[in-house]
Amino acid sequence: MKVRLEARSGLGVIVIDHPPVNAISADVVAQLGQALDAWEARTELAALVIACDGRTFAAGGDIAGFDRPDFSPAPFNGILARIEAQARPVVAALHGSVLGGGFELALACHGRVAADGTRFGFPEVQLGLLPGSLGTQRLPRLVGPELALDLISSGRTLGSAAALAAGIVDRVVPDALAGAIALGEEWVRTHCSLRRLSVVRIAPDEKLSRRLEAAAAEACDRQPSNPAAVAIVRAVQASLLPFAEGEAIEASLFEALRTSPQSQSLRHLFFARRSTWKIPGLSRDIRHRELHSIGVLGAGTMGRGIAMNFLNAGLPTRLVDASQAALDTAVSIIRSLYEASAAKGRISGTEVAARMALLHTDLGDAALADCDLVVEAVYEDFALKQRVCERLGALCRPDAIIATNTSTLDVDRLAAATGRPRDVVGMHFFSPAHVMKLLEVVRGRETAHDVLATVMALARRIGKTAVVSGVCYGFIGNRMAEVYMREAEFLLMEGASPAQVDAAVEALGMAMGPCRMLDLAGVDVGARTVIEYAKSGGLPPDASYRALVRALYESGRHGQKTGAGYYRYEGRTALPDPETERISIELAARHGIARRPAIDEREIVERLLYPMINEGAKILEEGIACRGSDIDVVWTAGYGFPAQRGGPLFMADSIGLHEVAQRLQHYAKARGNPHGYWTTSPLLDKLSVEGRRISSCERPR
Ligand code: 3H9
Repeated sequence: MKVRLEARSGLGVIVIDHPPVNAISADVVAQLGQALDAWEARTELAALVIACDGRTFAAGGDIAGFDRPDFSPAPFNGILARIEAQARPVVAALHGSVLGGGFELALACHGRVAADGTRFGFPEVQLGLLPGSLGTQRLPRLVGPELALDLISSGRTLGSAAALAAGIVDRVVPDALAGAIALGEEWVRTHCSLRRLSVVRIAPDEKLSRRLEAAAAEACDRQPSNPAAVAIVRAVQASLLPFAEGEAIEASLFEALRTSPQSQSLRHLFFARRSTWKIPGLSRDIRHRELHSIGVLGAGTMGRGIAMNFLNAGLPTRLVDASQAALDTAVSIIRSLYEASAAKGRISGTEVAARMALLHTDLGDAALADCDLVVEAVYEDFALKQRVCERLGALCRPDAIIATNTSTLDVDRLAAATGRPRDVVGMHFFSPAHVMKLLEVVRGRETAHDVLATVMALARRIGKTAVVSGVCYGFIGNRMAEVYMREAEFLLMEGASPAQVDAAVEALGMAMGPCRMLDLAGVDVGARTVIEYAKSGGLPPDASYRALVRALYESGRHGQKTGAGYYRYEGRTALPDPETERISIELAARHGIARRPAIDEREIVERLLYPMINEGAKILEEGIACRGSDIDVVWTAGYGFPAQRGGPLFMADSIGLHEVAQRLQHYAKARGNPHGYWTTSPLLDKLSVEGRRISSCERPR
């Protein structure tokens, strides 16, 4: 049973018990109906309390249930109407996270009592939805349309004290259930008149109407690709109408959003982000290694960004470098970043001091011998990293973990260099490492289970979105980025301009096209990675391969930092540069690439994205990623892929795998198929023939 009715001191208590978060599923709704039937028959019970077992009150509707074609909020809305219409007092006893449908359940009650520390909110907007069980109608009637609009549009949460001040709850107490029972008893004793939000009328107010209309216009302007933004304003506007009319408007807006591609994508990512922590073959009960102090070797941009993650999480951190000047610069930059955060009110001055007190610097690496985990963050050069790993293997305590921060190099070979590969893992941070959410945790062939589990727990502690990857060139993200960049460069050599290539994918919602992205990250960084890859024998033996990035690098065009790369720069503004075109023409002539007068947007999008999807399929097939959705998390969290498209593999499913495979075959014919660039992966073919989805595909075991 997920819902039960209990009798306590002459009152009824309906308890929802649906772990882990008491999500309101179809079963819960049906059983709430049965519990209400039972309560209505028990006329001797003077009042009703609605509470939840476990760590939280209902944290929302069951998100997985929204995918059912026949989903409708109507049954739950009917339950809410029945609760509100009760003649005897109904009080919600709230704790934990009162979110979405859980908040709507609380609003249908006549009174609300919250435990200290309870949080309230409508996070539906993050799922591309609006509250679909009358939250857009009851909350404005309780706190006014403007605060309601702010809360629903932003998805932000309020703590219990703020909820009390806003009139959302009647009381905040240490024990919500006891407090709700006490309030129910009091209302029975005093024959208190019961407040039913659906009958409240919001007084007509012209100024308010104008402000709401302006909010709708702003939502259209600012978030054109997010239909939830404007729908939320429309629904809140409808709260000024009689309740039944508002209810109908909310229902139709909710249904349109629920079935929208944006919401389906965001719901996919909701579960995808939570799946990355589940690692096949790794027991949940595995004992973690203890981490009390962290070492970071290398005080450059990556090293100091990485160190900040640990300082932010309260972990004592030793930053080690062979150069005193590098250490001094790192400390001063870290301090100024914290002070800037304090100036913006994000952290307190005390917090700045506390974090800086955790930071220790050392010139010699001997200081790393005491650390529980050491991240090497030296320059991305295999020979150098190999030497560093050898040294760390000898230096670090036998139970210490050695992590290598590499974006492309062979973690297995680096692990072998330590002489203790079981203790080694890759931690691929993204730059700037203290800002970017994504962390690829690279599991070597011999990485011990407890090492992987400990590093994943550390990733959670430092607030990262962590995804486990196997060992291959570039891991999940950069391996896919490689084919994306390959096609971007071929398109430029064939006659497209950087602006045209960037605009085509930016129109899909990519934060930045490939040319602007590489200009920002550094053409030199990109080119050196390609050169390093060539040295390892990994590159196709084809001089035209990524010829442009190498040529730009050789001509000193290193991107934004040198004022020119694919574009030329005035400040941060990217402007077309005839020099890039000249280099592209010259390379095309040298490598026998035919220039074309016009390349259309469809071709640009398909040539950039479809090889990437195909590479994703290969990554999955080879067991580099545990599941398709992990790949979507990597690209949305680390590469600016638009969340409202769910990631490259979810997008492939939306397009249809058959269509993707056919277009890859088309380009194989149209462009020739050197080095199997366009050969479809067997997994993509198989899923396409079987009509299955790749974004929900698990790694074949
Ligand atoms: C809604 O309510 C629409 C209504 O207006 C209309 C209704 C008709 N559904 O995050 P965690 C699972 S929209 C299904 O790791 P935490 C989650 O997948 C909803 N499952 O824990 C995970 O499963 P697993 C509005 C859910 O302690 C497990 O619970 N509400 C739901 O870090 C633990 O989750 C929201 O958007 C759900 N609603 O954080 C709230 N919620 O263990 C979404 C969680 O198998 N939830 N799960 O991986 C949250 O923000 C966090 O889960 C919460 C706890 C803060 C509650």
